Amino acid sequence: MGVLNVTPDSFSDGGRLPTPEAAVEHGLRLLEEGADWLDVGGESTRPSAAVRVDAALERRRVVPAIEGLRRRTSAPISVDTTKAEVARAALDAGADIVNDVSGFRFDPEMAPLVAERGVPVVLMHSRGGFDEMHRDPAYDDVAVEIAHELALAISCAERAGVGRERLILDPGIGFAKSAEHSLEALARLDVLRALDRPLLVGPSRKSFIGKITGKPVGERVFGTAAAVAAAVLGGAHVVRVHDVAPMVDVVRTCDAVRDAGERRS
Ligand code: PMM
Repeated sequence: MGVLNVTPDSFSDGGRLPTPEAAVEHGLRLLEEGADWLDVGGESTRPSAAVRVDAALERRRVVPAIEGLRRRTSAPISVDTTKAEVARAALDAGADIVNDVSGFRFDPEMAPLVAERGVPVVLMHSRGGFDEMHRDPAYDDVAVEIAHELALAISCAERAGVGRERLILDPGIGFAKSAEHSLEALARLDVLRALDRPLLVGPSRKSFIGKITGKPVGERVFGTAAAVAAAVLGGAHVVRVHDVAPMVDVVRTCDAVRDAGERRS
């Protein structure tokens, strides 16, 4: 999954795509580099994003980019939003999938919308609201608690009429998690595999990599590669990344290693 953030302030790539045309060109480039799926987001989720954007502004950011992409590609497009109003407009503009980093927690209209449209949805694990989720997160067993809370999100989805087969689960690397929590979540994806749904993991350029390597956001490509390799070898089905070209090589090599092991066993 290639990341297209049409925000002025996203932590790793904010402000790089100031117009819908620039977003469309960047998205097409990511597809050429080997992305299978584009994720378009109009609200920064970074801890210090001081101002949360309202739905109207978020819609104005994502809809033209999605419309433009839809005219040029049939590749799957997700909208990265926690707001049903934005998701609805994005689906109307041609998006195929909803990526909700709140896992249906923020907007009670989101699950019914996804049910009504019959689209796949990424349910990501997080806790609290954007403003508080980075303050001192605490877990006894982070992998088990993520699995438990994602199981609650699955129940919420099913109650609203979203078929289980439409769900993709995400441990939410960096969301309501310290660097140590993120590392443990990444290392123990097997706990989430027990929920028997495809797993998406988004480690790209995140601060836990900065903490390990001491590198700023723009120099985290090797750290990201290692995290992507850990995710794929740990059982992730989709990785959400900014640096598509190098990560395609990482994913293909990991797939080949895993397949070689499976042929023998
Ligand atoms: N991370 C970010 C935004 N959206 N969506 C999913 N499903 N998983 C993630 O890990 C995730 C996400 C934050 O990163 P960005 O600001 O670089 O996009």
